[in-house]
Amino acid sequence: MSGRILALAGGVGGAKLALGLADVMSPESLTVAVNTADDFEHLGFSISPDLDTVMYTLAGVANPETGWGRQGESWAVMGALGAIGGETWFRLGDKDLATHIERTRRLRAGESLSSVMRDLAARLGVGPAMVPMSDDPVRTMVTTDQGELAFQDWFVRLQCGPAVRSIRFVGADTARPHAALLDFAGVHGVVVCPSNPFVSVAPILALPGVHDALRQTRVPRVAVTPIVGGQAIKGPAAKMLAELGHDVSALGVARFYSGWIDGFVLDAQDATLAADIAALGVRVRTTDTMMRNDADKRRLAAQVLDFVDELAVSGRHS
Ligand code: FO1
Repeated sequence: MSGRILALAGGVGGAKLALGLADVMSPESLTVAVNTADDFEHLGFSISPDLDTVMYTLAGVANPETGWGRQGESWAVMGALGAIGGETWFRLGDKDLATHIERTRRLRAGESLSSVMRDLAARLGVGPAMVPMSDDPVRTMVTTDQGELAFQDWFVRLQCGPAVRSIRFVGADTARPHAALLDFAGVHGVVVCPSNPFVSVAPILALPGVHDALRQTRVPRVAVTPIVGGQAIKGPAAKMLAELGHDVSALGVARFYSGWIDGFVLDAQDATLAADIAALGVRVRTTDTMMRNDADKRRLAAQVLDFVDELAVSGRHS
């Protein structure tokens, strides 16, 4: 394989494949561009859930039960905060709080988010580059049957309960994308991780010039399904497909990305959808996409990279 891989990722699902890629590639060959539209200000801190999930996962310190937050966490601050009537619906562990304290201090001192995260990730021993999709704030707002809600209000506080009518990314039209999302010189392939298409990948695509750059590049672009057997591997992707009027299947996801992806990695359980996805003009690779352990992550990552190589050699559209 020649050149770098650019992976687009959101939170837990994206971080898992990013870890698989990191394990089978040299660190300088991988750049992970991470959604920041889930970011919010909470308890006075600047919280970047997806960046932290990718950072902790690549550093080997993520909580294996939740996928977010840190392993071996203690909850003294949340416990004490709850006891005095503070807000505890968004659970910040004691170790995790150190990240929010330090990020907030440095952002307030005028440093960019990408600079802060580059340093925090390096200090935790992360090898590959992980970059925020933008240094400028973008915030997902979810219009629901209970009105418009800020993303974490809908996702965590209301447990994704209210039905979704539409989604907007406030600030996306003026935010400057990270350079890695616009300049594909030296890039061998783009991998769309199995993240939520609507709230993890769509915000990245919404940044000025990113969708066009991805559409126009000659580099192979491969998406990995976040839906298996009509269900999301994690999170509300299946519920959102249904509520937003899409087919609740990997085909619905492939349709959402069609027009700019060349390849789609489909789960073997959904093999019957392969012909319909191919009819979209997208090449299909069918495999076991479930990442139950680190060996699964490495195996899937290696298969995705093989698929990228194959598309690069055979020509994307053949
Ligand atoms: N998700 C939850 O479902 N409940 C939480 O209390 C929670 C806390 C939390 C703290 C730090 C962090 O980085 C992530 C956290 N998440 C929590 C996950 C996160 O909000 C979502 O998974 C993502 O935004 C969706 O990708």
